[in-house]
Amino acid sequence: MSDTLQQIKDAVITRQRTEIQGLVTRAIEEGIEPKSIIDHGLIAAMDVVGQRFSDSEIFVPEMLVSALTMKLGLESVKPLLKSEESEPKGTIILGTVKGDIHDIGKNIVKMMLEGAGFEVVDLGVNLTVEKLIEQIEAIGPDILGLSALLTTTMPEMKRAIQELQAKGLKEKVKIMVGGAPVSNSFAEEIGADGYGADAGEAVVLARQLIGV
Ligand code: B12
Repeated sequence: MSDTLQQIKDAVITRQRTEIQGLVTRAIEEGIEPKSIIDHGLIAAMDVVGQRFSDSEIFVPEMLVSALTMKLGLESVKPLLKSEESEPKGTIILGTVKGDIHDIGKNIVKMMLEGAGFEVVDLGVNLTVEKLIEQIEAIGPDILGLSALLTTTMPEMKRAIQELQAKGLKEKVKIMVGGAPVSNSFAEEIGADGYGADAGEAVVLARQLIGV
């Protein structure tokens, strides 16, 4: 791994909020691909942070500052991911399910989908099924993308799909799910149309689901 990527990873792990954007800019100037900065620098750091949290080496406040550092880093990569296309490929509603406030992964998925030419409506975190249904009825998206990072909030995905079914909306929108604890088999079990393990897969899946 390049020195700069390693420094980006270390900066997120050690919560260097004032350093991160300079490091990301340097990586860009060195010609490192944005996807590599995200995957091997920023995301790789969060895996270490999660492990340290599991091992009780750090606690929620530290995890939060690492998350803020990561978000600052993402802001610096974002302009490079913008799509040149003028006609959107389709509309996607994205949100993190009720009870869950993790949004870093969802935000990366959003950036990559926008970069691939989709119009994305981000409904944020802690998304209730009621608000979701209201927005699906109002916007009529091609795809709904749901994110969950907690094993305790994954059942909210199932609940959302059941409610969409009950309201007759399930056949009108393709549903994709993701987030660290989510799997292909879980997606199948709850009746989602697809699962993406990362933001790259989210883009491939979105294209497949609506055939663009
Ligand atoms: C940062 C973080 C936080 C931050 C979140 C800040 C934020 N704004 O997001 C804060 C400090 C707030 C936090 C809080 C908590 N957290 Co936390 N957190 C994490 C941590 C370290 C990183 C998550 C992350 O951002 N990963 C990086 C992103 C890029 O990865 P990702 O989210 O998986 O997303 C990728 C893919 O999954 C996929 N994807 C994601 N969404 C979607 C959606 C679609 C449609 C598709 C196709 C793909 C897709 O693409 C993304 C990009 O490649 C994880 C550990 C880990 N390694 O996951 C713990 C972790 C998720 N947290 C955990 C816990 C326990 C908590 C708390 C309960 C702690 C507490 N006691 O309060 C609270 C819960 C708060 C709540 N109600 O939601 C546990 C969950 C355990 C479990 N079994 O459920 C973890 C696993 C830590 C651990 N090892 O124990 N957390």
